[in-house]
Amino acid sequence: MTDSNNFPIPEQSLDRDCTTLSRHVLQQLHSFDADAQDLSAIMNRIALAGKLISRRLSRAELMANTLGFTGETNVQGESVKKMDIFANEVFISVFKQSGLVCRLASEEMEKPYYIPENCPIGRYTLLYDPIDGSSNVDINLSVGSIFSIRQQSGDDLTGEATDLLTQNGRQQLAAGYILYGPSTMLVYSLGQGVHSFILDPSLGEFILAQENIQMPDHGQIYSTNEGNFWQWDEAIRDYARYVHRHEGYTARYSGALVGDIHRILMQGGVFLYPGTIKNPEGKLRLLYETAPLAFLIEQAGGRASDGHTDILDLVAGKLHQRNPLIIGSKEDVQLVKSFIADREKRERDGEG
Ligand code: AHM
Ligand code: MG
Repeated sequence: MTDSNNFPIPEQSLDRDCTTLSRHVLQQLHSFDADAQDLSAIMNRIALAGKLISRRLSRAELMANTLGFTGETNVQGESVKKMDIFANEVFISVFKQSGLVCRLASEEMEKPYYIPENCPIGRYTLLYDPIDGSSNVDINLSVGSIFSIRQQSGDDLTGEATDLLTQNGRQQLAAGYILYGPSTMLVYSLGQGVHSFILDPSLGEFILAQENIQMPDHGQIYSTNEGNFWQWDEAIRDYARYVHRHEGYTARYSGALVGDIHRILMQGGVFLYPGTIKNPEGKLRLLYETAPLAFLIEQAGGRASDGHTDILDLVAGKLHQRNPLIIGSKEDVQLVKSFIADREKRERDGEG
């Protein structure tokens, strides 16, 4: 077969090898207008950050000053690792002088980082967790980066980023993660399905692996830190007891959200990080962890809830807002929610 120029049309395998991330983004947007070009360029920069972080991680144990703690504590009160700082700065540096993003907000920075030279034209905000699951870094296990792109509304003259505190997660323009595993994988959505790409190191390109990923309505896996069992509400303990006593469930938990969510996206099941006695809002943060992942999982046919409200309907009260997370296959999320509703009913009825 030939095309209109009488050129042979490439075999499908070659075409598949050629679907790069930037081409895919433009195809998804069905447009070459300025907004589409901007989003495509932002995705390309995120991909570049992913390549730089991936390269560093793959050689980390061979390089001096790459692993271990910095000795500092971040705004969340957590000890900071050298890779956290490196990855945070990689995202900043790839967006400098891009004209694309005026503001970046991340887990590692108390306040948003402004790139003043971009602000007159950059109409977007990038929210990200540069290295999620960083306890895995020093032992060569999978970690990830999570990202979300939002439209910036107003000029943010006060620097308080108050517009981020009025939007819910449905207003994300794009969201995704990069998983640094045996291969480096980028999974993203522009609100039209979920698509995965594998980094081909020989080309230095993310190449399409799977389009329009749909997750099963139910899966066997439950993924949670059961070390917190006695810190949980009785309703979550009821759920844990249920899966212990019924056949057909199996536990998987890596300590790194991106890997655990990726497994659930591909195979179904549920991931839980509920509130605890010490931290009733849980550990994970809305703007750059739970909302972007909820955006992806809903696009793949799953659900994400804090136990009562869909994660995508939550509005952050502050930049580093945390929320409980129950995310995964719709039937499994519903099962967890049914234990919460049941306990609440019994408490209302005075049954304790
Ligand atoms: P981090 O962003 O500081 O690495 O924290 C988030 C991580 C998630 O990747 C993971 O699901 C969770 O913390 C694990 O926490 P825990 O050790 O309490 O189970
Ligand atoms: Mg994190």
